[in-house]
Amino acid sequence: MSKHCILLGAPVDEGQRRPGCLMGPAAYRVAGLAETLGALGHSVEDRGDVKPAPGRGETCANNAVHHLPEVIAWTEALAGATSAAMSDGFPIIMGGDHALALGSVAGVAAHAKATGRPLFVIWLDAHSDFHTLTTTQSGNLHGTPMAYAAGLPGFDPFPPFPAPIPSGNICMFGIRSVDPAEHAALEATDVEVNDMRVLDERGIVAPLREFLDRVRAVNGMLHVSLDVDFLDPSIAPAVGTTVPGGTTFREAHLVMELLHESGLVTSLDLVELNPFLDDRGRTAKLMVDLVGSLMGRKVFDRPTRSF
Ligand code: HAR
Ligand code: MN
Ligand code: MN
Ligand code: MN
Repeated sequence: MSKHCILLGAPVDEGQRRPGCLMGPAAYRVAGLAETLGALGHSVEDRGDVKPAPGRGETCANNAVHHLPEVIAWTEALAGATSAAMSDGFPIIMGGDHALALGSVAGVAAHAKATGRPLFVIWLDAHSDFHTLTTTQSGNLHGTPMAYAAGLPGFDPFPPFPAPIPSGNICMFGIRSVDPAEHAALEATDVEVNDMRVLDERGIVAPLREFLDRVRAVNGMLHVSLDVDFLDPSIAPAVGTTVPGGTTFREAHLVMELLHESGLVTSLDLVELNPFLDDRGRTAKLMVDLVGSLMGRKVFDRPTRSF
């Protein structure tokens, strides 16, 4: 079924300390994201890059936290742009570091609340990103969006999350780097953490199908948040936080193909691409190829540009 895809550039670079993610939206455009979607029969509307308001000087008790006012401003701007795009079509938020999901998931949640459908999130990442402003030791806010969306306390200067997502509606895949405080917080929830050990042992298909069956059973909406470091660094080098032992090319495509077949996906984040670290655009092109699989490509012809 063809969709109206709405591209939102989110050049967020303030959620971590390695400059470059702000070039992500441009890299997706150069790598042919719009052309790939068009070739699959979708209509595409590129709304350009979202522009946050100036920061308002918010602070918090944890001195490690940096760029808090800027990230709050991004959260507000992206929540508005994403919920508007949900009403008009299928939003694809082109990051930008993962702090953008503080806003994108908030926007999706506001829309889901208005429609009365339950919202589910699939988090494809090496990291659980389950810190709060209180627990983060790095102070990098890209490590926090999933805890915000689950409604954890500890986000005081942020706008209240519009409709906290029940933790049982959150499913993570690819996880292999979890800090002790995140581990403790996750254990107190119903978040389903499919770490790499689970994928090694069961494969990716069985746990993914189980999750999709749960979404389908209640006519849920499904937000996909795809972090570049979900992929093994050997195939996706353009990311600041590489962690060895990630998913393979075929595992990643298979996830996307199964998500497509499910017909359940209603929005997508593409996060953590740092084009400054890329090798002749290969990571950007791989991410665009994965979006192709998510949006219905069945065979490996590749309508993305060759470099
Ligand atoms: N848990 C670590 C921290 O909080 C690393 C977080 C890294 N997050 C991302 N996105 N790269 O998944 O600093
Ligand atoms: Mn992440
Ligand atoms: Mn990550
Ligand atoms: Mn860590």
